[in-house]
Amino acid sequence: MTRQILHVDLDAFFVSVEQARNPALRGKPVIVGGRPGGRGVVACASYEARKFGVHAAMPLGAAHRRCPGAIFLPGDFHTYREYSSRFMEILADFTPDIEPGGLDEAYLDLTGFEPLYGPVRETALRIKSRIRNELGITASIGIASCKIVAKVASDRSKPNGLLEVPPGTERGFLAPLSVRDLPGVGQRTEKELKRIGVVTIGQLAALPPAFLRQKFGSYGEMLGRYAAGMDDRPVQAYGPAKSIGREVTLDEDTLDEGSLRAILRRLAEKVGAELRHEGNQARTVTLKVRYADFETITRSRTLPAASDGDQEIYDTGAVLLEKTLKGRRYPIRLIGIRVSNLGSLARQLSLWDDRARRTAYLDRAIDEIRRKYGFDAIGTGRNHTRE
Ligand code: TTP
Ligand code: MG
Repeated sequence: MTRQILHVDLDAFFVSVEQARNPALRGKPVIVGGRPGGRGVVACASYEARKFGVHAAMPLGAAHRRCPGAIFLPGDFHTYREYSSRFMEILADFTPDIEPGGLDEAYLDLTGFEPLYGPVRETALRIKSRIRNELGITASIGIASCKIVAKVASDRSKPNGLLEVPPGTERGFLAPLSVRDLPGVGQRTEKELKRIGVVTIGQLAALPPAFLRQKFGSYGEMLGRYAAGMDDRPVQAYGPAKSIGREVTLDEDTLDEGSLRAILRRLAEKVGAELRHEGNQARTVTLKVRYADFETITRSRTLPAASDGDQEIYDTGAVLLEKTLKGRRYPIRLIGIRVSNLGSLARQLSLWDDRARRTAYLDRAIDEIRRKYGFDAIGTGRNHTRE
């Protein structure tokens, strides 16, 4: 049976929230991320500011040079989170089959709903107008037979768009687009594909799977299937987190143990912060490494007792990293850490050990500062990297 998948994504989310609560900001170049003199980066730019070439992740100074007339705002995550849950609640009025992909986006599976709801396109329009009426912000929606195509469709329709890709036309819809428009293809994969003359998604789809596998591993094979509009991943309704992880593709492939450890430290702190935010503890830590030739490995270790401490997560990851580096010596392009085996068991007795208690308090104090001022507001002296 052909599925009917929607991808709903709010337009310029952080900025839209600011404009919704202060209409004087509407229609203006607005940038959320901090003051232009600050060291931070753009989190979100309004479409008016994007016309000047401002985009997410650009240093604030550069954004100011491109768009000196822009209004810079520090950002208010608490409010964004609140809007995000109201957004998810609206979606939940339509189906329980919702998979959030972040604060401002989600997949919905509406297969089989037409007899009851009418044409899926009209349901999408109803979703858009409820979001506009109740939150005061616009959403873009892609409709397709699978997740990857629905997502690309919502991206292409932005802002305030609606784009339906009829069954059977997925491949033709994707073919002329740049490989960069395919989720999963980052700057570096784009470069490597370009080197072999592959610029469009159509060209990527035409490569033999065996070739993609040999060049990029199973990840490449998956990209090839996506490029052909084939994606059988189900929409996985939101449930309690089964694992929490962070990973980063490095600017340059490296074998330098010092930098890898520093990056791992930072990733471990992010994972720890999220664990504590959810009130969870983890029993298992997994390190993931992808080499420059795309071979990807994972190594896991189970902790003696469940933990939510940055230090313990990092230490475990560092041991796994050391083992990995003793194995294959080949430049690394991606590193990640994940915790699983989660449970919110009563806090462990070991907490009453003084050292453990001190670091538990320290972790929480840092979480609090970061919640108020953003993740980069405070370093621990234990890491000096940014991803
Ligand atoms: P996106 O949905 O990627 O972007 P957007 O909603 O700002 O714009 P649009 O969807 O219309 O293209 O991200 C959602 C929010 O996540 C965004 O408003 C701010 C935040 N974000 C960051 O903080 N840093 C980033 O680098 C990106 C891409 C997003
Ligand atoms: Mg968005």
